Amino acid sequence: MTPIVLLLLALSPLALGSSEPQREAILFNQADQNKDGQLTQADLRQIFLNFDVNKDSSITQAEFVNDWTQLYTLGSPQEAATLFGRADTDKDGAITDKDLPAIFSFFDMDGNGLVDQNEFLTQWGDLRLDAPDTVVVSTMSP
Ligand SMILES: [Ca+2]
Ligand SMILES: [Ca+2]
Ligand SMILES: [Ca+2]
Repeated sequence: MTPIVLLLLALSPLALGSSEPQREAILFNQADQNKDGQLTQADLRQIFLNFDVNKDSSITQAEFVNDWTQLYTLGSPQEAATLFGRADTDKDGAITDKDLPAIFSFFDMDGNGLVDQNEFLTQWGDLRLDAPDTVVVSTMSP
């Protein structure tokens, strides 16, 4: 995917209904190990552990931003930083098991103890809407 396409997607929240959720859907499906369309808290934990480069069960901002932009090419560094800030609920500078309950309850909109794909994509898109679009534009310029 070209940077221009990524830029357009980043600037088009309404595109959430079409092609943009695919990467998030891939994340969801990877984490949904028994393929029942629902994520348990352990499954959601696995999504974040995918970002844990040195496998110490603690995801630093550097690890998260690097994987977000390089490995999964999910978006801009600013977007990653924004999402990291939201996910690091206790603000200790890393995403760890201590943050998981709050992250899980954020995604589990109806509070039934499972996150279905609709909840995941809705809340993930919601997080992304908070990312600063104007900063995205400036980083795309030389
Ligand atoms: Ca780590
Ligand atoms: Ca934390
Ligand atoms: Ca739910």
